[in-house]
Amino acid sequence: MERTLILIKPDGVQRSLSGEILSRLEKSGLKITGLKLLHVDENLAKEHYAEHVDKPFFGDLVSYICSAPIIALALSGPNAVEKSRSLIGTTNPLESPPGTIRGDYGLEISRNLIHGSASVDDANREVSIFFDKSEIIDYEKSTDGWVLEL
Ligand code: IDP
Ligand code: MG
Repeated sequence: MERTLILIKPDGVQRSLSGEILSRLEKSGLKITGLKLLHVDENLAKEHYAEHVDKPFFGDLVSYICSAPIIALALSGPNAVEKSRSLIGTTNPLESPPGTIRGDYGLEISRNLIHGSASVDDANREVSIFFDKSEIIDYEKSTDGWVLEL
């Protein structure tokens, strides 16, 4: 089953939106297969955001993600990457439609509440940065057959 990495960023945790965000993701049918609160250090931030190292906002992005605790989530399900990106919305909350997490709760691109892996390759890389194999739990729910045509 496809897996993706979600981060509820420091602004999401500080604004007490963790439960709301988790609830939206969970209600989609995607399954929480990893979950933890952590304070990201500079090395982890730079590794996670390596693709942006040359961008002008890289320094601010690293400071932001390290500024307070985050919640890291592994979410599993068919097309987990694409589905979670559609629930999250576009990078800039101003352009993100109502009904999306960023569209409903964000105002600025540099405070957009949540990260979701952009591709399956990114997801595999990012999940392994934030989670040890032993921290990912694949399990069955009695409702699986009501979410998916098995
Ligand atoms: P994504 O999170 O929607 O995948 P990316 O382009 O991968 O967007 O950018 C990673 C993160 O960098 C964004 O979520 C946002 O926090 C930050 N970011 C992206 N573009 C800008 C910008 O132009 N100014 C400030 N921060 C930005
Ligand atoms: Mg991205």
